Amino acid sequence: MRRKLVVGNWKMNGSRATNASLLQGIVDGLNGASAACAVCAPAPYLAQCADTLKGSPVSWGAQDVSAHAGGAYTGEVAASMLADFGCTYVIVGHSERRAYHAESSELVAQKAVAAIDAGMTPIVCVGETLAEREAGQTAVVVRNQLGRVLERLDADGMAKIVVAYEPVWAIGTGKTATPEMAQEVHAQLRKQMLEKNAVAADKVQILYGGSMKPDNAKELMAQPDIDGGLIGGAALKAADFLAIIHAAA
Ligand code: 3PY
Repeated sequence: MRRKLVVGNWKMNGSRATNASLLQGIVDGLNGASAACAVCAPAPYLAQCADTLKGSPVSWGAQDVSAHAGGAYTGEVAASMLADFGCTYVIVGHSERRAYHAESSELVAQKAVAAIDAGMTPIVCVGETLAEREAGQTAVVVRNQLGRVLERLDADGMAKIVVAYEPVWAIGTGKTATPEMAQEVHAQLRKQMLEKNAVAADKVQILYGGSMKPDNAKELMAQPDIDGGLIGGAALKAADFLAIIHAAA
């Protein structure tokens, strides 16, 4: 039985003041929720998350990581640096990074491995564009994206990832995949991992992302292969984020 996981992707939002009240609001409203939860904050605020969330059930993570171990890579943050002060999760391959920073699936795979090697959990994002869906290419696109990561991992490594299916057409648009559409892709991703190792595949949490909100979260997370959510805008309001966490039975 996989535990549900709800992760907030704050993207490039926040300030010390707004983060402080958001984090406190989340901690205060958890009330013994059964789902695990985490927030992925912009890099300058990770230390604030580490301090504020210390001793709480809320984990925290980064939104990106370098594929390199260290050295002359101006502006990059190494996995060992994140791990050094207690980071749990790292989002890799979000469609905004693939689109605006030309990140290839190969680079995403290297980043996932760097995170695992440093003892963190990569949240590997996959998803098709609207044009790819309309051309009937969803299955092949997400299979290739996940495949690049899986070919670098053995079964133990695979058990250490979280996968997030985020259809690009549902990100920041208010459009959401129906629970059936999302489940179809999640089941396919699970099957792809099963082909590698059944025991490990059964452990991997597959999150849905793309305009998950309080009013659609329950139905999405009731699907057998939807193990939680990667939440964009709704993660910026404690009440909405908490409603999603509590919807994850
Ligand atoms: C969204 O829901 O907008 C996301 O991109 C979550 O990562």
